[in-house]
Amino acid sequence: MPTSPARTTATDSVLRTDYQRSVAEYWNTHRQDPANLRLGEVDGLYHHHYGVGDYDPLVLEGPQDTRDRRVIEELHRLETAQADLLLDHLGRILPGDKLLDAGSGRGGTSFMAHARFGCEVDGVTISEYQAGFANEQAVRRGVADKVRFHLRNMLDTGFATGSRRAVWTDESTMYVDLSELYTEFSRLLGYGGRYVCVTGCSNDVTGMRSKAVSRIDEHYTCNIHPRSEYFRALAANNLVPIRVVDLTAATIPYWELRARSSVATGIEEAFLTAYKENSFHYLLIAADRI
Ligand code: SAH
Ligand code: GPP
Ligand code: MG
Repeated sequence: MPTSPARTTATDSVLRTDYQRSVAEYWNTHRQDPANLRLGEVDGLYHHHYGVGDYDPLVLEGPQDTRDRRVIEELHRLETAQADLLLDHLGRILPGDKLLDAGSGRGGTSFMAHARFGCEVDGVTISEYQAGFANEQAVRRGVADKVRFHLRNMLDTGFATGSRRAVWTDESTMYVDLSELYTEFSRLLGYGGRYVCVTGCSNDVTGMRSKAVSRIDEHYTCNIHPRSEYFRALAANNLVPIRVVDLTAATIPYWELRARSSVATGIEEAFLTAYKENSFHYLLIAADRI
């Protein structure tokens, strides 16, 4: 009987390790995720990150039949506010600049960046499904010539050296080795270029990873890094922090509202415990390439 040749997919050349294959599998198979789809449907910006800022307590009151919609819209508003805060830290971006969204999910932040700065944005993700979804959104929004998503590894993006005015990671660094990641970003950024990171990280001061942080890792197939690792890897790659914002207190209301919503997934208590016991923080770091 003839044996069929091993099928090589586009994904095979992007994924280097079994771990990366399992991460890609997670994002390729999470397609029916109301916590993200229902929020994205509010205005067509699909996020895979969390929110910041206080919620309006009135969304929980008022007519019962529209409560669910009010809560969804409020969660989405807080997630969009998080992306806006990240973009606020990119510095001066001109329409001729090029940006990189490293670990771009369904593309929400990339579209916001293009709308704000008018420049080209490339997003990379190791999920073929996500790249396809985000590129469809780009067509729908009429920006496919300026905002493009690629099935690529952010550790090895293939973009030209010095080609990026700014690079950001919004909740994607817990999937990679930070030394490898920042070596690549340092290559991509020109002198004076900006890197912005929003991430959850464990607290070195309270010791080894807590049970709540381990639960989050298990839930998302990720490896949350200690806070110290970020600064060590940045410094080792000529990336010098200019601003560090502890967003922990600002993200707790989002998790409290989400825990009371119809789109709670069960991971809410782990985040609330980790933040409140101080074993975990939600950080924004902005750094310059020197
Ligand atoms: N930044 C997006 C998505 C965050 S979810 C947002 O804010 O909405 C985490 C993302 O990291 C997913 O898109 C996943 O595919 C991506 N990712 C994980 N490891 C990656 C890698 N090695 N290279 C590129 N993308 C990666
Ligand atoms: C956001 O994705 C979650 C991650 C990218 C991984 C973990 C992040 C940390 C800060 C630890 P999501 O929006 O798909 O999650 P959910 O479906 O729970 O909303
Ligand atoms: Mg989400």
